[in-house]
Amino acid sequence: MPFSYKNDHQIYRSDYQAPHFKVHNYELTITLDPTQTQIAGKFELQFNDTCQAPFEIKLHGSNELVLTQIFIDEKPLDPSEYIFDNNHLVLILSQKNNVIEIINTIDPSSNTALSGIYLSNEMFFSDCEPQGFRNITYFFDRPDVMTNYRVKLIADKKYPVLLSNGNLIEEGEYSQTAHYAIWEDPFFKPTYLFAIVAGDLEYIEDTHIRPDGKPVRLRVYADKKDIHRCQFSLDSLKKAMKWDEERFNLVCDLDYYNLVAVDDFNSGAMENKGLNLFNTSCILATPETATDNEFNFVEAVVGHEYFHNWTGNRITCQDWFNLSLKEGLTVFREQEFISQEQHPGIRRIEDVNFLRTYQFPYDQGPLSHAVRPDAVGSIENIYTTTTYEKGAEIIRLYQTILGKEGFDKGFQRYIKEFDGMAATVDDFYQAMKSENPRLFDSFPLWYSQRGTPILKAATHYDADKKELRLSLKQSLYDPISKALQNPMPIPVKYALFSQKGEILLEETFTLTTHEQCLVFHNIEELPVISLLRDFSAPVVLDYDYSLAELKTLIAYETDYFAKWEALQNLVIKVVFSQELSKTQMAHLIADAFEPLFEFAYQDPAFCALLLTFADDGYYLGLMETENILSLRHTREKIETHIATRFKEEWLKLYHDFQDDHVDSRAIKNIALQFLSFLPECQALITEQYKTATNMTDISWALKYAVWQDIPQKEAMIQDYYEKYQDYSTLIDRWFGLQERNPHLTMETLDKIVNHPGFNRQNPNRARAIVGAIGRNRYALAKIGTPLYQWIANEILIIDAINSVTAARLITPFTKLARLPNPLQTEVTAIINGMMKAPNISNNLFDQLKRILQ
Ligand code: 0A1
Ligand code: ZN
Repeated sequence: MPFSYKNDHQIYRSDYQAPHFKVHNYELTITLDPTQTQIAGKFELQFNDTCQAPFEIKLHGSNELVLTQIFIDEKPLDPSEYIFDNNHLVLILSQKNNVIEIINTIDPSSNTALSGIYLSNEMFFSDCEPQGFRNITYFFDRPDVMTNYRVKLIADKKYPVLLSNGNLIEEGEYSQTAHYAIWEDPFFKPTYLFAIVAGDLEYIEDTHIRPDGKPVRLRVYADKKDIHRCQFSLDSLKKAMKWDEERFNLVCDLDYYNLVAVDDFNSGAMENKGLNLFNTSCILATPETATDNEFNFVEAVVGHEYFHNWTGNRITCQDWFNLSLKEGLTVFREQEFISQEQHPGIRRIEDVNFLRTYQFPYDQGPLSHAVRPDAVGSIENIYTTTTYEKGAEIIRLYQTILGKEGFDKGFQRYIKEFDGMAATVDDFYQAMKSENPRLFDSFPLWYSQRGTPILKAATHYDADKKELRLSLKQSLYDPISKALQNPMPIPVKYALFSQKGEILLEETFTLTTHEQCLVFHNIEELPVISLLRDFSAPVVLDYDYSLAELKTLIAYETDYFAKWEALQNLVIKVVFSQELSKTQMAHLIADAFEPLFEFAYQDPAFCALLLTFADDGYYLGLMETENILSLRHTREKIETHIATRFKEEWLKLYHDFQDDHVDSRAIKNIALQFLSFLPECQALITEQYKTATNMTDISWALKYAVWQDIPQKEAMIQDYYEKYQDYSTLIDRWFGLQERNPHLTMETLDKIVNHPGFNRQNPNRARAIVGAIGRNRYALAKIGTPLYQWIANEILIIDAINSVTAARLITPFTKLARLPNPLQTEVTAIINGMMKAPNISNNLFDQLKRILQ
């Protein structure tokens, strides 16, 4: 790589040094003003006994801060008494105990990065994870420095609601035009959990009664126009509180618990102590405006943020390399909550599907990193599906290996031992190990080795000896260095079925070496094996099931995941076979679908999932060289055949499941999806769009109209826009239709850019447009270089506004190594061009550099 690029910098885990001081009683007085907000922060600093004078501290800051004055023990410092070193404020102190006061100003109106304090719809919000506090004032902006906060907010009365973390202590008039509120958070916390909100918001409220009878006041705040869409999230919060008490014995520790909806937000939501902030896309839900999937999502995100109160807030991370300590664990807790609240099998399947469609390719690609990495170019870039979803799978591995009881014991020990502290994934492992001495010593390798292990399985049945041999072999090659890695403990849940479908045995075996063979005796006839039930480990299973075996499993498996997986495997086996014609493929898959029409009446929601083909991305990942055009061609053949052959069955399902129930909508809309392939049935799409009273039905009808390019498409698109133009999240969905628009052209892109709703400042809109276009694999393959160039230009423009959002839009470029030539060479040149952009951010540069390495 040429050396004309900006300076490369890496942060290493091994550089970690524990703080040599303690901080107490952080008092913040924040006088809010859109362009000149004043921050006055005062704290007690006490150096450890082992320190010697002179004592040096480095406070994090940023270009956003304008320093007014510093006081040490009430004595103003002369500018000659402090120095700035690369955005750090360095103070040399002579005493072990000090009271430090710093006053500075910031300009929230110019904060387009949305990190620190910023404006959204003329209200004040904050977002500090991971390192946003340094955009507010000079302080120790690292997760292992924790203190208690008392925050006084002063603002004009046109911002009637003033919120911060913890409990409200006092509020009142400050002047004729201004008022104030004081919030105190009794729990020690790091800066990234600090938050404020100020604005003209409305709220709804409820109460949660804790097991000891004490109430917690719950509120959801939102803009006046959105407040009627908040009841579902308030109910979800109550459910999450109850669930955490029942499942893990964890009780809410604050008297006030507030959720706030905000339009402009970098992530989905944020777990600030007692003041969770939510992207409006993750909190607002009514049947008229949100699909059933979005309802499920809201419930999950509200649960997730609440569960952080213990896993993240009471016990935080020592450093950001250990981010998965809180994120993997909290995603796992969220998954367990949802599996109990919703269908017991569906969430697991959706999670596995997500993991394999996004995390697996990511972990095999150029951005692959260990769940706990040793070095990173930018902290913001650790917020990946590896940290979150693979991290959650690792927590699940503990539970699978140790059983629920062993896991719960280890978890309770972790909570008890580390409450109030900043911990690491090793600490979590140690807590588990202390309660479960049999836990494998090799377990932590799951945190340190990147890549997805391959589990190769083979069986041999000896009819004379009535013996079945199962050999299991694991291998993991580092995706970047290609070196063979150490074997990790891989729990394999399996079952043996008779040919008639009876379960002969169900067990779990944990493979800890590279290779091992299991022998089963007294097996009277050739059995059918089902491996990796419940997706018991995040691995790629390589086992050659026969079509007959897969059919047995589709019919008789009792494990939701394994039943679904058998059908997936059948589709893959057929679609990727070298011998079959497309017609034969279609017939074989249709045969497998046939019995499911009956099953739909037993479990419609699960059946809908069985009848759903995986995303293109999943199949593309399985191809040696990605060929979306041929994949689409094959898919269309198969889908049209299934639509035609079962036309009557689809129509029956469509009409039988017209009642107002989430499960019915799921199966009805799958039926409509297949019917949409048949021109004579396409009137059902427009009919459903016109008569639907809920967003699920409207949204599916609109999608099918676009995917099938039906004549009424344009009128529907126009109608939707007119109806919902005031609902930003609904318009995001409208823009997002481009994700699977097979007719996307460079001219369409011009129209989008010139549309009044095109807005790069709002992360949701940027993602809805640029992200969706980047996921349109068909258009990327068909248009090629000009589309990649368009995406690159957009990313660079967005980078100057908000680098966190920009860096998350680069997914299409991560597939570089899999692109055919000359496209690969041309896209490499585009990436090189982006890296030379004069003001490229660290976040974006770091990602692009890794793609080219
Ligand atoms: N901790 C939040 C989400 C979050 C993600 C990324 C961030 O900055 C790059 C900040 C917050 C959660 O897990 O809900
Ligand atoms: Zn989280």
